[in-house]
Amino acid sequence: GPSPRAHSYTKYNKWSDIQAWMDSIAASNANLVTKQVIGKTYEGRPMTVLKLGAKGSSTKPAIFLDCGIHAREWISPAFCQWFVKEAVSTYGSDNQMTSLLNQMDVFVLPVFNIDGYEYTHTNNRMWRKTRSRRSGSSCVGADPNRNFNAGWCTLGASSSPCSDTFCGYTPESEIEVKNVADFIRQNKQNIKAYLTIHSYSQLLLFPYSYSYDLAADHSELMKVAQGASAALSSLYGTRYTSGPGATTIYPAAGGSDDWAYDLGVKYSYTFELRDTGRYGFLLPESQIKPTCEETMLAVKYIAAYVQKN
Ligand code: ING
Ligand code: ZN
Repeated sequence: GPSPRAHSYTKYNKWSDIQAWMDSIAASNANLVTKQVIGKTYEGRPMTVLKLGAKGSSTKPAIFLDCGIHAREWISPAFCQWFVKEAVSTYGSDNQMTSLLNQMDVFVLPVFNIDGYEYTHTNNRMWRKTRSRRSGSSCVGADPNRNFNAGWCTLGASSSPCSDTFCGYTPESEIEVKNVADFIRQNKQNIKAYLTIHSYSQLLLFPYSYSYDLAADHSELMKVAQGASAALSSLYGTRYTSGPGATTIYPAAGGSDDWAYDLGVKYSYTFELRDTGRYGFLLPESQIKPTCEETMLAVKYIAAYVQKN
């Protein structure tokens, strides 16, 4: 077969390279990384979660981190890959990472919407949705971040199958959404935080997006978001705004963070990474490294907070 090539963390990798990388990083870090397939996509690709954490006897509290809900937001899967690399390369030397992975597990889903992500590499760079089809409509896909069962399709979502924010035919109609929701439901006793990575706009959002009501934990969620944003900004001065989705970006029902929060996962956050619109979804590869480095500080801030609470 082909000779092994080093994985690049500073390029936008295709799905086949990400898949090969997951096999390889799990195999070479067996003490820390376990691969688990949580289901298949509409087109049959395996949705693979990497469980990061020191192996012990008892089940540990956990954080769930997903990337690539939207196909064209390429910086997002790049961040999940970066996070896994940092976890395995700094475990044992970085005090915070060591303590985190000793006490907690982090479930990382590097690409949520794999079919859409592949489509952005082969056909249409600006594709956002899944790639599911239904007889009776020539339009393809639904917006996975409108398809969760949280105020489903009531606000900031479309019931038109051709829309980029189509909420789907029913909640969890998209198999990728159902697979993730099932996994989180099965592990909800352990999952203390839900983090989902999007781009762009430089925002740190928390519930609610489906309603203008403030979350019961609004003050604490805001305090943690502001701490995380300050940590992020400390590296390169990148400015982030924190707040509830509905008033900070726009009202939108059916999002994953609102759904996880209402299920009982208190620390539920949506990141909108760089930039603020100059390049938008087409963020140059030269910005992968600084974006991931600064975002690590925010994610580690939230993780440390969750760990001690
Ligand atoms: N933004 C998100 C979107 O799905 C969002 C904003 C966050 C909506 C949380 C609902 C809940 O539209 C991007 N860039 O995808
Ligand atoms: Zn998005």
